[in-house]
Amino acid sequence: MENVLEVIHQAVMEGDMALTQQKVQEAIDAGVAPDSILQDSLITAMAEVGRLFEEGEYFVPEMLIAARAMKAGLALLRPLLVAADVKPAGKVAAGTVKGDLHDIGKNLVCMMLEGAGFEIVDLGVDVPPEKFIDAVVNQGVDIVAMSALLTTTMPNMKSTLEAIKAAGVRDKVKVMVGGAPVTDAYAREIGADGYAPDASRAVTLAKALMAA
Ligand code: B1M
Repeated sequence: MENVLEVIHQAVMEGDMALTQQKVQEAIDAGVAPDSILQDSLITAMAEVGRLFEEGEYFVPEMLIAARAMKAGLALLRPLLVAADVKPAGKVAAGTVKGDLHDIGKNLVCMMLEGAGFEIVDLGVDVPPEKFIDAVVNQGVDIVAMSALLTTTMPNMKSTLEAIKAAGVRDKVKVMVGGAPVTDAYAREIGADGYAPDASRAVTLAKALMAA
C-alpha cells in the first residue's frame, strides 16, 4: 500500500485531480487508515509543493492546481476523518478584510492550510470585524487569518484587531496577516502575531502559532 500513497503524492504534485481521487478511493477501499492517507500522501505532497514554490520552481498556477487535486482527495477522506475523530492541526477563520474583494490569494492560503491539516472556516471577502469576532466566540477558532490586497483596506486589519480586543477575546486567538501590500513591519505595528508573504509560508507561520 506504500505504493498507492506515493502515487497519490505524485498525482497531487502534478495537479492530477482525477488520478488523486481514484487512488484515494483505492486506498480507502484497501483499508489504509484515512489519517495515514492524509498525512503520508496529501500533506506530504502539499508540503513539497510549498517547498518548490518557495524555491521558485512552482508558481501560483501549479500551486492552485495541486491544491485543487488535494481538495478533491480530501473531500473523499473528510467524512472518514470526522468519523475517526482525527483532530485537525488547528482551526483557522480566514477572510479578506472589509471593503476588499480580492480572494485569489486568500483562497490559496486556505487551500495550503487545509493541505497541511488545518480546518478552515472561510469567511469570504469584505469581512467586517464582527464576523471575525463571531468565528472566535462561536466557532472556537485558534487563528484569525486576515488578507488585504489594497492599501486602502489594510487599515481594516488594524480596526479588526482593535475590535477583537474590545470584544475581550484577543487572548483566545492568534492573528496572522498577509496580502501584497502587507509587510512584517505593518503586522508588528498593528499588534498581529505574525505575517506571511505567501501561502507556503502562511502554513509555516500557522504551525508556529499553534506550537507557541
Ligand atoms: Co485588483 N488591485 N482591484 N482586482 N487586482 C490589485 C491588488 C492592484 C495592485 C492592481 C494595480 O493597480 N496594479 C491594485 C491595488 C493598488 C493598491 O491598493 N496599492 C488593485 C485595485 C486598485 C483594484 C480596484 C480598486 C480597481 C478598481 O475598481 N478601480 C478594485 C477593488 C475592488 C475591491 O476589492 N473593493 C479591484 C478589483 C479587482 C478584481 C475584482 C477585478 C480582481 C479580483 C478578483 C478576485 O480576487 N476574485 C482583481 C485582481 C485579480 C487584481 C490583481 C491583478 C491580482 C491579485 C491576485 O489575485 N494576485 C492585482 C495586481 C497584482 O497583484 N498583480 C490587483 C494573485 C494572488 C495569488 O496573489 O493575492 O498577492 P496575492 O496573494 C499572495 C500573497 O499576497 C499571500 O499569499 C498569496 C499566495 O502566495 N497572501 C497571504 C495573501 N493573503 C494572505 C494572507 C496571509 C498570508 C499570506 O495570512 C493571513
